[in-house]
Amino acid sequence: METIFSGIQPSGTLTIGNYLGAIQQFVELQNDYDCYFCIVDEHAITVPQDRLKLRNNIRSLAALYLASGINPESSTLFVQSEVPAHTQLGWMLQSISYVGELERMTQYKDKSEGKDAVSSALLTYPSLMAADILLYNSNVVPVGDDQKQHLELTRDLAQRFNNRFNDIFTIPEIRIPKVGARIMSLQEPTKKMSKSDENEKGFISMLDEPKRIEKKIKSAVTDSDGIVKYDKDNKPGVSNLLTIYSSCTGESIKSLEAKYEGKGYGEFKQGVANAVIDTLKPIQDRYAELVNSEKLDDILDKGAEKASFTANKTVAKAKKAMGLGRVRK
Ligand code: ATP
Ligand code: LTN
Repeated sequence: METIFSGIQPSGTLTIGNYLGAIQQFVELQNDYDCYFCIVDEHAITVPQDRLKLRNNIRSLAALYLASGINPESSTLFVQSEVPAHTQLGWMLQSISYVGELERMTQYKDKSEGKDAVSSALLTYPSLMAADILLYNSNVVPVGDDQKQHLELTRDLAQRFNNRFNDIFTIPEIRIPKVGARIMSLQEPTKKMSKSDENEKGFISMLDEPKRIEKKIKSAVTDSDGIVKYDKDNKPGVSNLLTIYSSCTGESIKSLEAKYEGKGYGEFKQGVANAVIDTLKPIQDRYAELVNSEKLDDILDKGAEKASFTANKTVAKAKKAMGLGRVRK
């Protein structure tokens, strides 16, 4: 069976963008692959975090993975910092990463722009991400569109390591969903919806109450021509709502356009709100049962143990290939 790895940062409550771009495909894929799903807390600290909020977000993210349908019996769910192999291999891969290629990453450019105190970890983040993936000999990495560049770098680093030292890493493939790979902000539909956006009206959190979801969608930026039609360049707001609607219900964008032909944005937005609420409500109910349970701790303990077992074997191979440590006489 082939292996899947993917990670999400506990940098805030997940948005509908994270759900439609990432988690929804994890749930679909989990029966066909040996899956590792990670809460990448070491990635989250590349920008400043409040310690108590970070703690809560880690637990909350774990509960959301499970509430969304990740099955802990078949998939391995774990917290990155509980498996030391990630930072170990991350350091080794940093030693073969070039500053120039790291500086070219758009996520680095976006997150460092205009800031005067940028951590060095924000720059070397992709080397750690490569380690996450390569530790498990992952064949496929399902992610949203924004991670494409990081995946390409991961492939380059794996190849570079294999050529320079020993052929130990599997070169992973990227998998991006056909619809929902890039959900945009409700307030600035040319910008990616992001859980760390300062403007809360820009995103729908997976834990927002129905009333709040409705309010946010009703105040989403659209345009003035009143036609429900997908046209990303000229009608980014409406196109984004159509994408959200379609990904939540499985109904095609074409059929949604036909359904709302001759109808106003008011009715359309109500339809989008209902689709999102119907998708999130059952997840929110399961979340409430899980988030403070001992069961959640047991699942994460078991996950870290299982992940460590595989990851430690890869670290041992990588150390040997690079000449790190000793060989006993
Ligand atoms: P942050 O705002 O803290 O940078 P984020 O909301 O962009 O975080 P990540 O934790 O970086 O989320 O991403 C987790 C997964 O969700 C990744 O696979 C990413 O590609 C996907 N994802 C994030 N935002 C979106 C979006 N707006 N549309 C579709 N997929 C997304
Ligand atoms: N960089 C990703 C999160 C992430 C990830 C990974 C995704 C960290 N390690 C490994 C897939 C595989 C992000 O910011 N969305």
